[in-house]
Amino acid sequence: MNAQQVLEDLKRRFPNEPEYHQAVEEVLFTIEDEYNLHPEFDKANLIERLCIPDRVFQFRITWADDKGNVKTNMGYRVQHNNAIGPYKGGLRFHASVNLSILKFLAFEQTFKNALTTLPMGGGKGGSDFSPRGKSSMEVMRFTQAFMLELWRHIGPDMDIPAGDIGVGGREVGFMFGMYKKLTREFTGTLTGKGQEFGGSLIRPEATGYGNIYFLMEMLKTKGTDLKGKVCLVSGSGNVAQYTTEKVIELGGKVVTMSDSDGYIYDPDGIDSEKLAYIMELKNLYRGRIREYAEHYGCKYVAGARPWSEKGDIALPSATQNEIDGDEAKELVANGVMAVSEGANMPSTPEAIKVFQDAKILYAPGKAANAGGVSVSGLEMTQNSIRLSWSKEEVDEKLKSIMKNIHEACVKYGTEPDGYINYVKGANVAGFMKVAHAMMAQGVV
Ligand code: NDP
Ligand code: 2IT
Repeated sequence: MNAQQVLEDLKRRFPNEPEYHQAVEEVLFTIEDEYNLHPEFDKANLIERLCIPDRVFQFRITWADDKGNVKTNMGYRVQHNNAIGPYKGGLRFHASVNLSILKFLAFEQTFKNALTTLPMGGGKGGSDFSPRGKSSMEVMRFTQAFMLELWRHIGPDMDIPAGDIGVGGREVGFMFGMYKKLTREFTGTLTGKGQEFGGSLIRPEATGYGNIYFLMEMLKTKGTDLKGKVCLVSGSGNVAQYTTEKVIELGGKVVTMSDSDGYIYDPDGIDSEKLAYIMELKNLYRGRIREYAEHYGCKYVAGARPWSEKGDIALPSATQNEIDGDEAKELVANGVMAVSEGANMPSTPEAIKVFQDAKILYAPGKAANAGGVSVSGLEMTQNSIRLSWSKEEVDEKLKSIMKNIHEACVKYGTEPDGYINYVKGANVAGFMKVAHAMMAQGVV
């Protein structure tokens, strides 16, 4: 294959999908050499079959707000690839959601899930519904209306959704309730469920913890760890919260967190007590990060991202394209030694180039944030065998999965000068597994 040609064809066939093009471009150019060592792949046109989702469902959701106004939103499920297991991936509820974003996420998810060593294919879905400012009853009515459409496309051996931006334990609970009512079956079709009804221990923590376990493996290659390191975290949702919790536990100091309105800078560090405040503020009251600055008397910068602050490690945990080339240059100039992505595709291609040219440790989301979907996979296993594992058991498995992913990146990504190109490593390792499975299953 000629990566440039494939990309241009995809852009022509699927115009106006910039995030999808961006994710595909990165993978195509990093796997091109390896792919071309296998003429049988090209004969089977594996590359197009891997870039274009198996199918996409798109539907209108109609629901009534608290005042009785009838609202509409769009709903989607992208079933990208099920060569190594049933479609698996989260649901995102955010005003910005569109097909391009969900196609990029489903594409990334396919390779990420392959890296986890668990049998899961890739998918993603969601809606342009914004939970911001909605009452809990509105969120419930919306999620129920969403599930009235989605339920016929999913199932425990077909497609297993979970959370993502705007979808956490509350939303998964509401969706599970409606799914169960419609199917009259109690199955493990959604992951991230409450612990009383099949949810795995450590699933809420898994993405953040997993990112830090991956970071520790990277730091180990430089003979260091987190003790005394200053960390810049973006976001203040699920991933950011548990990232911060693990950094604190391992002796690092988190000085920033953010939301879509701005960021806080606390030079003393966010300790456990302050983190408990953030968790209550965000998860219970659904407040704004600005309130932290008011409460603790620290700096708040409206309308900005935290990358101009000084730190040793950056942990982007909010959303895609939240670090651009200039911000990456600023981070490097300020001495950042590692960037580990909790979010999906938070660094633009220009930012990735800056990190790699500077030869700092840089882990792409599909490797570093795979802990979330890994524990989702472990939740599926527990549901299937109708048992619940202890916190320690799940945490041990998570650690070992993150270590395995790191090893795969080193195996496929180490360059002649010894620099570990984690982007290449993750893409090639994930791709090869899916590619071999597809070849074995014929032209389907
Ligand atoms: P949450 O909804 O819990 O938190 C998202 C955070 O990011 C919030 O602080 C939110 O601010 C901020 N944010 C969202 N969109 C934007 C935006 N457009 N601009 C600026 N800030 C934004 O989501 P998660 O923590 O679950 O997800 C965060 C990232 O991690 C996403 O990229 C997701 O795909 C990825 N991820 C999540 C996994 C999971 O298990 N949940 C697993 C792997 C990756 P505000 O409150 O203002 O909206
Ligand atoms: O991006 C992701 O990996 C997730 N949002 C988690 C998906 C899952 O199925 O747990």
